Amino acid sequence: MKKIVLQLIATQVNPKDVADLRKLFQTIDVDGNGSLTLQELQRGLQSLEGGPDLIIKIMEADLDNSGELSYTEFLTATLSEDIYMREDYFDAAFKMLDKDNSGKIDLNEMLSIIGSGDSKKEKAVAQAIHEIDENGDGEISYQEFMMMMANGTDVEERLKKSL
Ligand SMILES: [Ca+2]
Ligand SMILES: [Ca+2]
Ligand SMILES: [Ca+2]
Repeated sequence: MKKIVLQLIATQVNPKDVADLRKLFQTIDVDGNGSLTLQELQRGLQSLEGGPDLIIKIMEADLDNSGELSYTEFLTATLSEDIYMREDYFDAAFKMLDKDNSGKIDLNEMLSIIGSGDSKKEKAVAQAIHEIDENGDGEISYQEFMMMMANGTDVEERLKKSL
């Protein structure tokens, strides 16, 4: 779920904010075909400190399981919380999901983004919403959305303190 939102943000992000990541992508993409294979990632990152962990994290972003990473998938994996927790991006992602402008995201709105028709996927999304939905109204409010995105980041600590 968080990954889906991150991918939404990755498609919207201002190129200026991710110039370093763009450069890194181009460095790793040795054959310049616009996508990264595991081999390219290993060659490019293995020697870096924390490289092997980063490679695993990046390969997890291969959302369509093609075995290669597009630039968007790469961004999804490497976007830092400084960027995706920025209010403008964060707001834009929420608004993209909240199609009817009700101020809440429901199951249908989620499915319209990730595509319905796959009952396994639908169940996974319903389950994810259930976990995020703290007040149990079946929808995700802005507050709940924020908690989900902040999960596992420093921002989460700050939010908890402010509640
Ligand atoms: Ca390549
Ligand atoms: Ca809505
Ligand atoms: Ca709710």
